[in-house]
Amino acid sequence: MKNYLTIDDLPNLDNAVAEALTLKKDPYKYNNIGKNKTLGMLFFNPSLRTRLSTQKAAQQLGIHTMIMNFSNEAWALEFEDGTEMSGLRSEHIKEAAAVVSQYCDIVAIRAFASLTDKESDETEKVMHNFAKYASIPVVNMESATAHPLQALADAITIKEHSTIKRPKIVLTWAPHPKALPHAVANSFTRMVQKLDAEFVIAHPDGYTLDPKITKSTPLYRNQEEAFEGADFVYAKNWCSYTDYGKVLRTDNSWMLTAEKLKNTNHAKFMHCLPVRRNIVVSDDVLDSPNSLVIEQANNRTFSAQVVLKKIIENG
Ligand code: AN0
Ligand code: CP
Repeated sequence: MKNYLTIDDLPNLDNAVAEALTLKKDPYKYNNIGKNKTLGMLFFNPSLRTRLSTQKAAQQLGIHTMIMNFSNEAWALEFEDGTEMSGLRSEHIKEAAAVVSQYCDIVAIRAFASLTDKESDETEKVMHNFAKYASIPVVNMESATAHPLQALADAITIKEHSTIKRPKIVLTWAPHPKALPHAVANSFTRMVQKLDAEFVIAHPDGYTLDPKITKSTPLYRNQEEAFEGADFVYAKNWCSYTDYGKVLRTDNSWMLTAEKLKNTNHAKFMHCLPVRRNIVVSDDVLDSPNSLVIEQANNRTFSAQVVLKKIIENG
């Protein structure tokens, strides 16, 4: 594996999950594999889990890390080709990516969707231009349309907590006051589609995800109907895809509560975090023993560790 830009870059999801679970039992087993290698981590947006878990994963493989908040510490980047750079942008991606490649052996990047320009977001301008102009492998730490390190951590968590061979997994939209990206929902959907699972998505009118992602996955407008017999309920807000970047409703009728989970198969609750309590999900769900959110966060380390290990092994 050269780059890890989407969950589809993994040669085999089941094998990656199995390898992550092996690493989890003995995290320092390969602590020499990254000797004298450097991972550059560039953040255009905030992070708690991604930053610390990826850095921890690197440490456990013996990789050095260099971390930079690109949004306020680096020169503003120009991405247009052939432009006369007379405006606010001081440095072209061509030089920036090539320069980072001089100091690092792998570069990981977080660059969220603008949520103002759908076409531009879908070109994955930042991630794809780094991949184009860097001479080193690129890892996606959440781009405009994908969050594959989260999806792999979620696959690991589902594997650990599945009590039946073919669990029912529900991805449900939940309310949020601000417009949030589609990246987490997209990558979770692409990941679960690869599992041996019954998978459905529930969301209100106006919140259908990109049909190129959902494909033939059943879409429910009735949340409680979707929840019937569920083994895992994954809550996430996303803004409207069709009315791009808009928040169409802020009422709490889609908030996840313990009451709504009554007709599930004692469903485990999942969320990528950060989560707004009693907006997205009620305290009684988040604080219940069925909540896997902290375990998901823990598994971010082993998700990143598998990805970095595979990239290093690729040479
Ligand atoms: C981001 C999102 O929804 O994509 C990051 C989640 C990992 N969430 C927020 O901005 C609150
Ligand atoms: N889940 C996740 O990616 O969290 P951070 O935004 O804190 O990195």
